[in-house]
Amino acid sequence: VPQFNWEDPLGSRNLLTEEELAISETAERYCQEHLLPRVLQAYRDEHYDPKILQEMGELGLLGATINGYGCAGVSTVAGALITRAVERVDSGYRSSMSVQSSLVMGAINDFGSAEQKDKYLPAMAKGKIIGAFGLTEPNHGSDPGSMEAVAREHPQKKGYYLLKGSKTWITNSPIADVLVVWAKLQETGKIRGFLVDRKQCPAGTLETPAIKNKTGLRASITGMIHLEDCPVPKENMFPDIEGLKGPFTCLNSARYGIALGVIGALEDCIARARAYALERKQFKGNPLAKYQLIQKKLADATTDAAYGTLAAIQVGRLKDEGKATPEMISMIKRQNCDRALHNARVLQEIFGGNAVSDEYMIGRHVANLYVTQTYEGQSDIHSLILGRAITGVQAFV
Ligand code: TGC
Ligand code: FAD
Repeated sequence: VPQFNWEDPLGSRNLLTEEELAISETAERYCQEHLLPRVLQAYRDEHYDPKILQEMGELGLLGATINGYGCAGVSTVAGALITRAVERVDSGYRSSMSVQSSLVMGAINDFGSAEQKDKYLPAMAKGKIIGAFGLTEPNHGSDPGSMEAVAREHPQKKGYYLLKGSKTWITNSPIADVLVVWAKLQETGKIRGFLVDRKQCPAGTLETPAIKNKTGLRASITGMIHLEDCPVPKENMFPDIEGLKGPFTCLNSARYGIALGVIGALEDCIARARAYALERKQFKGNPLAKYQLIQKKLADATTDAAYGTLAAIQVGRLKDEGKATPEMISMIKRQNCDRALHNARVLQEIFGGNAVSDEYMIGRHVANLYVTQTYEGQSDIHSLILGRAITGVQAFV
């Protein structure tokens, strides 16, 4: 007789292959044994240990969906099961990994020359080279098409561009060895992608200051990128991709990973709230779990987590078959981030005053989930992407 499992209410495990289950278990074990014990202090101190990427690299968790270059070459769903495992511990750890895997290794794999792939991908897969992805600017976040960063031909040095401009809110930038920077080519006005290799930048031409005192995502490191006529060899430009399609193609993968990733954070909130509700007694010795209002909060959150998981698996399968549209990814990114944030906030209430102590781990998820709803396209922007697809009329401008 089938038994209801509150940890997987709609039986999503049945949709996974043996290989996907094995990868998920490896990732979950690493995250619970090696990330969970350090997250509380890291979040308090706003400290990110770059060794984490090396540890993930040793387990084959970086760039896992890429074929070759020392990467595992697993399915899209398997890649997202890794993000779910990491985000069960902390969205900041998942962020750092998503940038490395989807936004930087993904960009190099999709758009890089053979030389760029050989130079960066194997070392990035091991976490020995850390990447950052610079699209957002101080004056252009939701509207990156209006970016001001510019690349012009070096007037003296043949075969070089000079990059000038600023990017902000860039995950990993202070510790990155290689930064994918999107800038407009002065001669054409078209957006191009450049691999800015820190080792190649003369002093004073590349600065990557950290943004301190964040109210969320404190276990990952975020910063700016300032380029002051930074000379970048032409062979560091992605050869063929032009326009917003470049960064957005990478974002499709990262947004997909977030859609299942945030379910990990929500599931952690559910498990912790459930355990607390069973333990904590109020009014005549009854556990909180006995009260209907508490049960409804758990039922709502568990339902959203289960629906979100199924939707993400479905879109992942379509992605591997070449049938997924960007709007499908917008739909699951928006829905899962919104529901994860809403439910985490409601579940927080179950802890009463104790929710205010970081040791109960719930406030951290709530603060982090605000960021997931904001980056990679704020939810209202995804509403407009969907609205445009539904009506044929764009409402951005
Ligand atoms: P629009 O006219 O819609 O499109 C311009 C060109 O881009 C193409 N395109 C896409 N291609 C592939 N995938 C997608 N999802 C695409 N979306 C658009 C489109 O086909 C077109 O190509 P072409 O050849 O016709 O030129 O451009 P728009 O300027 O009107 O865009 C509007 C809008 C709102 C959709 C877009 O700007 C947007 O999505 N804004 C949100 C910005 C965003 O997501 N930023 C993310 C920054 S990176 C980040 O947050 C990393 S956090 C990582 C972490 O820490 O985990
Ligand atoms: P704005 O674009 O100023 O938007 C502010 C509000 O206005 C939002 O609610 C938005 O939905 C709304 N809005 C904007 N335009 C419209 C409209 N036309 N109609 C209706 N509402 C609208 N970026 C990177 O490139 N790389 C990274 O690695 C990266 N990491 C990040 C890490 C963190 C911790 C954070 C907080 C951000 C990160 N970002 C990164 C930036 C992130 O992608 C942007 O913050 C996000 O795209 C929103 O841009 P913005 O902050 O400029 O907000």
